[in-house]
Amino acid sequence: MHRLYIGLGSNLGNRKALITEALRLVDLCVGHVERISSLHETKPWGFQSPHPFLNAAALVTTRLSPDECLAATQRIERQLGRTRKSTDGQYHDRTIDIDLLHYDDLHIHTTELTLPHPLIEEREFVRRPLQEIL
Ligand code: PH2
Ligand code: MG
Ligand code: MG
Repeated sequence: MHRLYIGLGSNLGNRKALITEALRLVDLCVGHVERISSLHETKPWGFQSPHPFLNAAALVTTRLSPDECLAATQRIERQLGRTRKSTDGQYHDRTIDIDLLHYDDLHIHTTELTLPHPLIEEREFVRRPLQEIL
């Protein structure tokens, strides 16, 4: 079993329901959701938007590889109405974002995936919920 920490964020639609539904789908498709942080209301970081975020973090035990976890969480994002990806280096409002933060003690860097997530330390909206469940 592998220990996967994920970060979740939503700033469009029914944010709380979207995060709850994302966690249900993660439990179904990725692995058992062992711990969930509280929900943190946060200001958009790195871009301008009138829509505040709800952020959370969770610990999942999984048999999937990191790449399989990424594919599964991206599928869940699409299922919950995520359309744009920030490929242009700009952030956008989103119904749901699921980021892989830590996978065991693994360090990897590919074009698709970097673990641990490279921006954890800069982002209080990731660090604070993560701290609650470490
Ligand atoms: N996600 C981003 C960019 N900015 N700001 C907040 N408050 N919460 C987020 O989840 C968030 C963000 C990129 O994924
Ligand atoms: Mg993100
Ligand atoms: Mg993301």
